[in-house]
Amino acid sequence: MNLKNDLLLRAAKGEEVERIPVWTMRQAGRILKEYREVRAKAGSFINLAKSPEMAAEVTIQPVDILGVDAAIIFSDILVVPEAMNLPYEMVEKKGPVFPKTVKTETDIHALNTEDIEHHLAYVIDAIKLVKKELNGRVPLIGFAGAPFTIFCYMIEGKGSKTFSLAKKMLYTEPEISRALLQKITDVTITYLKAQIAAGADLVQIFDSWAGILSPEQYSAFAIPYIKQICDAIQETPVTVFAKGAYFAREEIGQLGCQVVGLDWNMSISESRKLIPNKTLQGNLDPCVLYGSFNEIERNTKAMLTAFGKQRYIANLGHGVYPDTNPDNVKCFIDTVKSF
Ligand code: 1CP
Repeated sequence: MNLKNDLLLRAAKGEEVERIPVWTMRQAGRILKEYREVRAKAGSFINLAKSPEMAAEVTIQPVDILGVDAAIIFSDILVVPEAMNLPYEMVEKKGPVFPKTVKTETDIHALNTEDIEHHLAYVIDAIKLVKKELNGRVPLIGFAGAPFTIFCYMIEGKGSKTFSLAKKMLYTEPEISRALLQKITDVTITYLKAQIAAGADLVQIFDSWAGILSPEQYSAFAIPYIKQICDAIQETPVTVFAKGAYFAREEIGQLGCQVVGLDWNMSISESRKLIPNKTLQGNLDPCVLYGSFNEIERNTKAMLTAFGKQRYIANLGHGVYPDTNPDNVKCFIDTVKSF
């Protein structure tokens, strides 16, 4: 189907655009009262994510309410471990918890890598519904966690500031770590291809915990697996967002992806130099959106000027924080659209 607004896709492919496209990470599940109403009806995050109708509804809300140039499918990166036989629970005010984690080589052998499309059929069905309901208004972004970030949750079993158990595994059991990272990579490729077959127009790889690794470890345990994913996905543009991995920008810039996401710690001019041939995405500090409309406009315009109009997708440097006023998010989006 032809897209009516294909700015984001054209920017991702490095084609010329008449205005800068904009969306925000985590736009679908955090800030809108309309989201919270559907979430309350679903009873839990997992029920919502597993109901294609409700997941489709909250995916489209930011397009209608905020006027973003793309939708991102409502799901979570943790559906991949679940499909591999490590189910998660979402604990209110705490986040995800895995009752079962990976500790030994035997645990890795026990992980499922078969029938991924079947196990994640609820995401695939939600994507098909969103595509139908969007009717070509804007592109739909599919996503998955990067292998290292998924590895973190599989080993640690919950969120962590340091993920020291996961890092300990890298240092003490590098071969076992590689076996697990490879399994995650294989499943992620199958999963992203299924999202694309169902209609995702672009896919983003979230390496949310990239910044906790040393440059050496990032090169050894993260880059090779992200590279496999980029090389395997030829159907759509791929965005790699490695939060905190300012040290790996040059290496990421050489991957077979089309877009590189930046966080707010990464200098824009330096990033353009380190990644000369790709579209960049980002990188406003989400905390800017706590400020006045004037401050939001001032910071956003400075960012847009620094990036320039071409080969650029405006976004925050990480997900929008849950206590952000949607009017302020709208101010950010409108500032980009009228720039
Ligand atoms: O908001 C959206 O755009 C909807 C889709 C979405 C996405 C893209 C959700 C729903 N999660 C994600 C990605 C995700 N999930 C990431 C990568 C992006 C990032 O860094 O922000 C990560 C690390 C997760 C893991 C996760 N899921 C956490 C973080 C825990 C930690 O280690 O600190 C949490 C709190 C969740 C729960 C979750 N995921 C999504 C929602 C709406 C929620 C809240 C759950 C609820 O409503 O009860």
